Amino acid sequence: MQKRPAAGVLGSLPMSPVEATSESDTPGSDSAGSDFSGPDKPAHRYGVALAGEIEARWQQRWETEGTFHTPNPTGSLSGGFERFEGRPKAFVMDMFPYPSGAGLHVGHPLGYIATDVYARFKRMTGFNVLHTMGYDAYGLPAEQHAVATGQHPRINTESNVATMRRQLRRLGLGHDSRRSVSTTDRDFLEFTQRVFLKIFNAWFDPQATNRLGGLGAARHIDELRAQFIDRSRPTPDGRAWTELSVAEQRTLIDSFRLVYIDDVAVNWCPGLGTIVANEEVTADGRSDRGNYPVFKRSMRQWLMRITAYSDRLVSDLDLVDWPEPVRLMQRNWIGQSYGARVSFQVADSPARLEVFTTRPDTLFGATFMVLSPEHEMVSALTTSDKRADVLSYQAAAAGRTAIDRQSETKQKTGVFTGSYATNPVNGQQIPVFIADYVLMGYGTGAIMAVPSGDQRDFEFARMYDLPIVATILPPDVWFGEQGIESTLDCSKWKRAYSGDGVAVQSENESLSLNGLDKAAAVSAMTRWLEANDCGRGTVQTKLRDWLFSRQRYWGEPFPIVYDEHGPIALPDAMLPVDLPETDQFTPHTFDAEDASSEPQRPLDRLTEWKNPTIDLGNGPRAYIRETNVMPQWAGSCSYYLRYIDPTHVEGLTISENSDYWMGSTGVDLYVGGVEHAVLHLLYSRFWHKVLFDLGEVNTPEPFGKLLNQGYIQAYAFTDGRGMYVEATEVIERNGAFFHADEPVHREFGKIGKGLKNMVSPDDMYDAYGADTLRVYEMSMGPLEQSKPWDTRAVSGSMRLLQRIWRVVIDELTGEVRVTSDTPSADDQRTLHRTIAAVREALQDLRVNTPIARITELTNHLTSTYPGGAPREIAEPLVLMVAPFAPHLAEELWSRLGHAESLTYEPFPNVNSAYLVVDTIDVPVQVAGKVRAVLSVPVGCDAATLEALALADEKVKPFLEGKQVKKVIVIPGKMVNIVV
Ligand code: ANZ
Repeated sequence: MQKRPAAGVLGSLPMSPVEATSESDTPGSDSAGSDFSGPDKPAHRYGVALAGEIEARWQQRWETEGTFHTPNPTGSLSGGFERFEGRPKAFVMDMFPYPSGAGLHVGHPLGYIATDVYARFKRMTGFNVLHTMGYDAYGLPAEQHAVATGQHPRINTESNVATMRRQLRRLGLGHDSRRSVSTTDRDFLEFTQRVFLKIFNAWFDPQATNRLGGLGAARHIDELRAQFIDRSRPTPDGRAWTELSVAEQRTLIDSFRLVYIDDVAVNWCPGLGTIVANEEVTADGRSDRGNYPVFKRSMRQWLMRITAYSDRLVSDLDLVDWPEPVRLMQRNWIGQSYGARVSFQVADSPARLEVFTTRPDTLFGATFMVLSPEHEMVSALTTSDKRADVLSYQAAAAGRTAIDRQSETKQKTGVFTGSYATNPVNGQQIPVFIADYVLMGYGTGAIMAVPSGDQRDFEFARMYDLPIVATILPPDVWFGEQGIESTLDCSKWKRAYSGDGVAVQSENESLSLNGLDKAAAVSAMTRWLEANDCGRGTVQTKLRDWLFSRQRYWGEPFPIVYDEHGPIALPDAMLPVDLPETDQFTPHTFDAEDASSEPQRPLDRLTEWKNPTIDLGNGPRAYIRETNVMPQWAGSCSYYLRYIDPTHVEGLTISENSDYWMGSTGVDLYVGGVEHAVLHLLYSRFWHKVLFDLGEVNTPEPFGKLLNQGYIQAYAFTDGRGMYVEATEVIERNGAFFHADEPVHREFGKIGKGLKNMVSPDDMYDAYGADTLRVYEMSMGPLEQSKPWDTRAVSGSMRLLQRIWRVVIDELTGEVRVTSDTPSADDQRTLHRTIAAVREALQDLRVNTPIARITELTNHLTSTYPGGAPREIAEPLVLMVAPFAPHLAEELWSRLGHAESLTYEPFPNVNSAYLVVDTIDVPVQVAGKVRAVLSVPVGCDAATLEALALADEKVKPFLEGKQVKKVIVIPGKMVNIVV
């Protein structure tokens, strides 16, 4: 056989079965030997060839019989539902994968196998189980591949999907294939556009009572129009609705929609030729895909009003059974800060400047103001002598990333606008600056600078020689740390004090904060601001509205056209809006550093598609199509609903079906990587909540229970430049590692293309079969933990399956060899303890422990019954193995004489009579030393204990040639033989 260069060195590499076993197999009671294939083995031993044959056969049979076809209560997939009527349901989902060109690695199936084990267990315990898999197939990598190869992304995407489908089918996953979707499928695209239109045709009414009894809910946009028409809601300038022009009416309505167009500061990435969401920008200000620089720019974009849901997205985290770290990440991402908005009168002008502050208690210390360079009032505030400075500063700031601008170590810069504003609490005229450390995207894009309390303001004040006034008295220790005397004279301070403390120097005629602690001072100041009409308490969220347009080709087109007044939603009957065919899908990319470049959308080039003539009810006329496409996240927001009704053509789902599958808490189990803790889950929750408000779904949350599987890790190697090299090409010499004769550094990391340490499941199928891979991955440890891949350990899982096989099948003849013997009480006890443990563990998704218990039961049977175990024990063993190694179990089950697949066979039940502990261990001492332990029935009497002790084989040698003087028996406790 072909030897791979580093096999045997690297725990992470695929090896042939013979290599795999020759090193780690130990001879022992497992007399069947160590070889999984090869010429000398018994003809009917379970090995890779037999596994391959069995697996292919059962996969075919499952497919032909539609074994995993799950019926809906109603609609086109309802055939066979009677069988499940009245039974509970279980909706078990994986986060669907992006069909990457590299196919699957052994890390991917970890979660897929776990959900499959769980789903199979649920079927065997009486549930109607919805379990399928889809593909999140739009997105940048396919497009970048298309750019690199000149091949249309659809071709590449579809071939990747086909590869993944094949790899997953080979794993024996019990998916309902009729429900498998790809986000690029025409009918799925239509579904996504339908959901989009539901959101587009809705607005958020903060006054409406939502279905959970709280404030704020989405409503149909027609209800808003009706309010304007009947005047229950005034128009902005008080005119009657009919007095507004059509353009004014449309603009007004559009400004309320949950999907809207606005000029926004965006992350423009010239290197990708598109803008990217904040979430797609790395900590060092680059695109997470492609690693190009990202610049802040203002552009007209589509946005989704996710911020309207900030409160509910936070509070409803209490409704779900999710890992606490994920809930925390969502809360932090939404980032609600409690504070106040304070308004400052601009000197010699009617204008006011509003700031957001978390520390209104420090207002007496606000000695200047700072606006973001992009702030809309900068131009109006800039005096003519300062204009040149301001303009050049603005240009420089535009070229800097948000991260760079906020860097704590960077020296603060800024310029004076020439204008002053009035501090409302003390009437002082304070200068207004612009500086890039204030960002447009947060609060109001303007701050009141309190240099004594905020380090950035402190540095700025020192630099520009601005007054610093203490309003909080720092504790002595703080002064001690700086090596200075306690003083309110801030010229002596080395830094700002941002901690808690008692307010000082904070008094005017109608307000005194002096002596108050922070919380009391904040609320006293907020009350004063509200009473004096110059501010109000507010919650500021970090979360921004979701930037929803991408200047790409490979995404969902918007179901939107424009006339002279703005955007118009296409009616459902005109869906889907297909992505037009073209060979010009290449986006215009620019010099990665050219911040001044303008995006050019690929769809803009398709003039015929872009300028359709359609009849929207007023006769055929020309429109212009929206040429942005939706972001990658769109397809994954609602796909669980499409799983429910994959063939449905009107609306989203038949509500009877979605009510049935979503139940009261949503998807029953959702398993995926923790990397989706924020974005996908947040966007998906947001869409779901809109649909909930609109009555399209009836659960407030989409995913009731969430679980993050750990990563599978493996060795990876970097060369002298720190670049990863292909792990399979690395060889070991004398404990050092080399790639192409160059020394490389070994590390340990997440398996995958990135670290070039892929282990493909295909290699595992070829070497061991799918059942072995399944059992191995489940036995590696708790699902949530990350764990190291070790190809050599895979053979241990194969040997377990081999032994299970031997419990039922004679390896020499291939005959079934179970007996009709009555199992012993010991057998029954072992069996029922196993069942109890396996059931309990699977209930809680502890997928690794059942394998240990099944191994114990198997070992018990092979050692007690070398010639064949009683059927009464063997059959439940096979059923318990089924969720883990379904092909092997099906094969044994059918050889045991069952015509039907075991998929819906009841999972073995516990007979609790056998769980009662009815034997106890009694130690036997000879001359004060324990020489044996008797296993006796509870209540065994003294005479029996004495007789058993004296006759025990382990005790006898110690009595030889000696006189037994006395035997002391304490029933249930001990036997003491005095010699
Ligand atoms: C006065 C003040 C005094 C502040 C003090 C802090 C300490 P979080 O907690 O993140 O919400 N800020 C407000 N808008 C900003 C913007 N667009 N760009 C940069 N900084 C901004 O931070 C809120 C605080 O960050 C606000 O409270 C404001 O400074 C600043 F002793 O106001 B503070």
